[in-house]
Amino acid sequence: MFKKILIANRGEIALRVIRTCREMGIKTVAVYSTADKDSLHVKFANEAVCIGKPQSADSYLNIPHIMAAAEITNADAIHPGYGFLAENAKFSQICADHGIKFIGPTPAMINGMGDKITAKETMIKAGVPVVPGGEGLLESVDEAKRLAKEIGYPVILKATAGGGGKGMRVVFEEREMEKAYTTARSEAGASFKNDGVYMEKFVEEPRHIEIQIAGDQYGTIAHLSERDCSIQRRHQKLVEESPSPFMDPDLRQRMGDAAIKAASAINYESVGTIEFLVDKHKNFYFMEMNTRIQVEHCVTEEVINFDLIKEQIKIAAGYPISGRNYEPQLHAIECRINAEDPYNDFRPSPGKITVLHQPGGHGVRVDSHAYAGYVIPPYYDSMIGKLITMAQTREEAIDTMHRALSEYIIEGIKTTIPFHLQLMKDENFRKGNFTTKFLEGFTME
Ligand code: MV4
Repeated sequence: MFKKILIANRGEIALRVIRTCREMGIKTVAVYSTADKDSLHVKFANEAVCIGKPQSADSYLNIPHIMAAAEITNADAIHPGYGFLAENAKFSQICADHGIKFIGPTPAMINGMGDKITAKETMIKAGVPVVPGGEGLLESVDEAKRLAKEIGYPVILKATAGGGGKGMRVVFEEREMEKAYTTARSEAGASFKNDGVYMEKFVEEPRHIEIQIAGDQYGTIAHLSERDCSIQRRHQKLVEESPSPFMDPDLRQRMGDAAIKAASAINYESVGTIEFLVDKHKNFYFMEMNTRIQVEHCVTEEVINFDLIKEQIKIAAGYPISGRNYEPQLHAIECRINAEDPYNDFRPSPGKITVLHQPGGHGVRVDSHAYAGYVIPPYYDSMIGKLITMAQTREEAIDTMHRALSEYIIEGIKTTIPFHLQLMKDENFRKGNFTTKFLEGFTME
C-alpha cells in the first residue's frame, strides 16, 4: 500500500480523499494556491505545499509545480480528484515517468474515451448501444443534410472533442441545418481547437442515468449500480440520486452489463462512470465515459455502503476487486450547495461565510470544506459542499433532505439552498416525473 499520497486538488474532494487516507493509515500532502492558504484541505493534510498563484493555470493545473511538490515530499502516489488534471493523459504519463502512481487510469485509457467519435466506434465494436447516427465526422453541409434525411429529424450535431454541451446544436428541419452546422463547427473550434462535428438522432426528453463501475489491474470489472443525474441546469448537475426512480431490476442488469462491456473494451482499471441517455421507452444509449471519481459518487457510497475512494486507492495499489456487482439497499439523494444566487440566474456569489451551521442527525451526510469565517475565492467552481441524505424509501430521503436543508444556515453569501428547498416540495420531482428538461420549466417562487 502507498505510504504517502499527494492530492492534486482542493475543496471538498481534497478533504474527502484526506479522510479516507487517514482511515487507511496513509500520509497526505495537500497542494494549494495562495488563494487557498486558509482552506481546510491545507489544515487537515499531514503536509502542505504552496504551488502557485490563484489562477488554476498557475497552480492546480501547473504540472511542474505539482511534480516538484510530490518529489520534495517523497509522495509515492497522486490522487487527482475531479476536474483540473483528473482526465489529463499527459499528467497521467508524467506521473508514470517519475515513478509516482497516478490514482486513476493510464494515458491509453483516458485517450481511448477522450474523442467522442473514437469512443463511439469502440462502443459499437464492443456491442454497447449508441444513439443511431452517422459514422465519423461531417465533411460538408450537404452531407449533413443528406444524413439528417436518412436518420430523420430531429437530429443533433455534436463536437467530437466536446463536453458540457459546447458545440452542440439540435436541428428540427432542413432549413435550419446550414446555420446550425456552421455555428456548431465554429463553437467547437473556438472551445476545443478541434472543429470536428458528427450527427446523431436527437433523443427527446431523455434521462441522464450513469453506471458506476470499478475495474482492477487483473481485468475484473464490476458495476455498482446507477445514479440519476437528470436534474441539471445548463449542463451543471444540481441533484443526483440512487437508485434512479426510473430504474427496474431488468433495466439495471442490462445497463450494468453494457457498462461492464464498455469498460472492458478499453481494459479499464480504476473507478469510472459510463453515462447513458435513457428514453421514455427505456432504450438506453452510451453517451460518454468519465475516467475519474465524480462529484456525485457519494450517493452510490451510501446506497451500497461502500467507500469508493478506498476502492480506487486499493485498485491503484494493485489489490484485486471482489468482482461482484452491487444493488442499492437504500435511497440516497445529493444536493449540490453552490455559492450562487438561485433568484438571480444562479450568479456566482463568492465572499466570506460569516455564519455557518451544518445539518446533522439521522440519515444526513455533509461533505464540505466550508467553515465559519472561510472566504470563498472567486477563481474556482462555486460548489461549497454536498448535502446527502439516505433512507429506506425515496420519499423519506426527500423529506430528510428538506428537513436538513431547513437546518443549513449559511450567512454572508447566497447559496442554492432555497432552490433545493423548493425542489424537494415540487410535485413532479417527488413523483420521480422528470427528464433532463425539468429545470427549463422551473422558476423560483
Ligand atoms: C444528446 C441529447 C439528445 N439526443 N444526444 C448533453 C451533453 C452531452 N454530454 C450530451 N448531451 C445530450 N446529448 C442525443 N442524441 C441530449 C443531451 C442533453 C443532455 C444530456 C444529459 C444531461 C442533460 C442534458 C441537457 C441537454 C441536452
